[in-house]
Amino acid sequence: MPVDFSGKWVLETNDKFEEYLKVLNVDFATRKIAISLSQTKVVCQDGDKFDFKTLSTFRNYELAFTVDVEFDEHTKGLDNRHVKSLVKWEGDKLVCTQKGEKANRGWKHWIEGNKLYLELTCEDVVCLQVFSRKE
Ligand code: VLZ
Repeated sequence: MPVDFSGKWVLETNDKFEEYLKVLNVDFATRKIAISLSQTKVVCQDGDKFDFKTLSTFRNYELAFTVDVEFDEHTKGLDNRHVKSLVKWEGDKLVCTQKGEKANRGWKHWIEGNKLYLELTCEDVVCLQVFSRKE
């Protein structure tokens, strides 16, 4: 059975999220709000087609993409940059590289047991988010 990320996932732990936002030059006040938020990921997967919605009471962020198809991403409401993004499968991990102004930028998603993991990387900072299944 291939992996299926679909579902609603709620954030449980969020290690180094503030450092990640800081390296993206997100301002102090926004960072303080952002780290206090509960985040919910709503994922719809149809084969290699994905829709990721990150929902919070402050801001939402939506990303739709197809694996192996490069696309323009505007990180609106996050650091507001434009990057060229490409998501690939590495085994059962979804691996995104975000080419742009910031070096070594990207993320990885994977599932282990009933948890969804997200590793967010920029330069030398790695944030690890762990979500548990809501529905
Ligand atoms: O996630 O790129 O799941 O795009 C934080 C929203 C969203 C809260 C972080 C407000 C999304 C923050 C990171 C205000 C500064 C991301 C991808 C993988 C989907």
